Amino acid sequence: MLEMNKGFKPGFLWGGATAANQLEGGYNEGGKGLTIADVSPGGKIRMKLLRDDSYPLEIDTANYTYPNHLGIDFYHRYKEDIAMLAEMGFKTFRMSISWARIFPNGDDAQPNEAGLAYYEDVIDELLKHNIEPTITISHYETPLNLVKSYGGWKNRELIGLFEKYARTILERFANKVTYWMTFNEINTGVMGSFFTLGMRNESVNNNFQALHNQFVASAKAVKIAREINPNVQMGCMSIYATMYAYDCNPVTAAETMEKNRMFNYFCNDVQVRGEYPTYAYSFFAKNNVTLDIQPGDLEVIKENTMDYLSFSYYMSTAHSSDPAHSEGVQGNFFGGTKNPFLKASEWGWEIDPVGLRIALNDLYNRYGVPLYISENGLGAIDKVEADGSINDTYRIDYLQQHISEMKKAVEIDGVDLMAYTSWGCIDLVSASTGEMSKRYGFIYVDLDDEGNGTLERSRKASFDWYKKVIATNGEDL
Ligand code: BGP
Repeated sequence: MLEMNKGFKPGFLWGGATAANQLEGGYNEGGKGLTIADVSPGGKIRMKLLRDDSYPLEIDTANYTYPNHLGIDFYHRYKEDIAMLAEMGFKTFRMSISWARIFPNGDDAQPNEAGLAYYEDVIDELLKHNIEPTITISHYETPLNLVKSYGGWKNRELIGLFEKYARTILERFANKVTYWMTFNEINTGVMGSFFTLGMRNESVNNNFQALHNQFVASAKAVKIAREINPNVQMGCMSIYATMYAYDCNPVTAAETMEKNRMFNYFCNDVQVRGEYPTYAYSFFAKNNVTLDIQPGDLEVIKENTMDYLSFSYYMSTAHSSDPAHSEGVQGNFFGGTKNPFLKASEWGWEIDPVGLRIALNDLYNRYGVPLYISENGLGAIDKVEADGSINDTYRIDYLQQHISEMKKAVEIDGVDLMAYTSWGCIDLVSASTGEMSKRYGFIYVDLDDEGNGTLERSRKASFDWYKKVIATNGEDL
C-alpha cells in the first residue's frame, strides 16, 4: 500500500552547523599553518578587499583586525560548548576540519599529529554525548601556501595534495564518523569565490578548471572513504537559492532557467549524476572555456557519486529581463531583482520559507537522493537585556517558518530529507563580514567586533525552543 510520510523520519538528524575557521580560533596553535581565512580581515569591506588582487594575502594587524584568529575560542572551550549542544538534544553537529591543522603548508611530507589529536578529542567528545559528527573536509580553509605557491585550485597539483589530506583524516576518523561532505558550497566557485577556489579575479576558464580539479579531488575522497568504511555517507554541498522568473514573459523564464542551471544545478549534476551536463558544453563554448581533463578524470567522477545531497538555504532570488525591474538586491552570493512579496534580513537576504519547500521538491525530483539541509538561519543583531536574557523571537519565527515548510515537503510532497543543521548554532564569526555582530546562534557568545568580551556563553530564547523541536522530532514548532 502506498503511504504518506508521517512527519520527519525516526533518527532524523537535527543539529547545527559550523566551520573551523569561524569558531575555533587558536589560528597559530597546535602546529597549525595559515589558511586563506587567517589573512581575511574583518569588516564590511572584507569581500571587496578579497576580490581586489592587490590586497596582500598577509596578516597586517597595523591596519586590520582578524576576528577569526580568536573565533569564539572553540579550540579551547569545545567541551563546554558540546555539553550545551547536547543539552539541546543535538543528533548531529556539522563541523569542518582545518586542512592546515593537519598539513600546515598543505604540501608537508608528514601530517601534524597535534592537529589530528585535537580533532580526535572533539569527535570523541561529540560521540560521548551521542552526537554524530558531520564533517566538511574543506570549508573555506585552503592552506595559504597552496594559494601563494601553487596559485590555488586551478593547479592540478592540489588534487593530489587534497587526496593525501583526505586520506589522512579518513584513515583516522572514517570508522568513527559516518557523515562527510567534501567541499562547502562548491558552486560558489562558479562565481569565482576566493574562499572556494583560493583565486582572485581570474578568467572564467580558470574558475571552471579549478572546479574541475575539485570535482576530481572530491570523487577521489569519496573513493578512499568507501574503501576504508563502506558504511560512510558521502555528500556534496552547494549553496541553493530558489530562483524565480520575475514575470511570465517566456524570455524571462528562459533566462532564469539558464541562470538557475549554472548556479543551482551544475555542481550537483556533476557530483550526484556523475557527469558534466550537456548544457555546460554550450556555456563553455560561449565563454571560451577549454578544460584540461586528464585521462581517468571523468571515470573517477562517474564512479564515485554522492550518497546524499546537502545544501545551504538562506534566501531566494528573482530574475527579470526587463530593465524597469532591475532594482538589484545582493544576497550572500546571488544577486537579483527585488522581490516585492518578500522581506529581507538586515543584510538584504530575502527571507522565503516557501522557497525552501520548492527547493526541496526541485532537488529531490531532479536527483532522487536523500537531502541534507546543511545550513539555514537568520543573521541578526541580538540585544542582551539588563537581566542577561536574549529574546530572539525573530530567529524563532524564521526557523519555525522554514521548518514548517520543510515538514510539508516531507509529509505532503514525499521528499526524503535526512537532516537539518541550522547555521551557526553557537554564535561565530560571519563569513561575509568577518564580524561577530551578525549572529545566528541559539547560544550567545559575549564577544564584539573589536574582540572585546568575556567569551561567556548564554542561552537565548531560541535555545529552549529548538530543544523542544528536537525532542518532538519537529512535531511541536
Ligand atoms: C555560507 C557559508 C557559511 C556561513 C553562512 C552565513 O555561505 O557556508 O560559512 O558563514 O553562509 O553567512 P554569513 O556568515 O556571511 O552571514
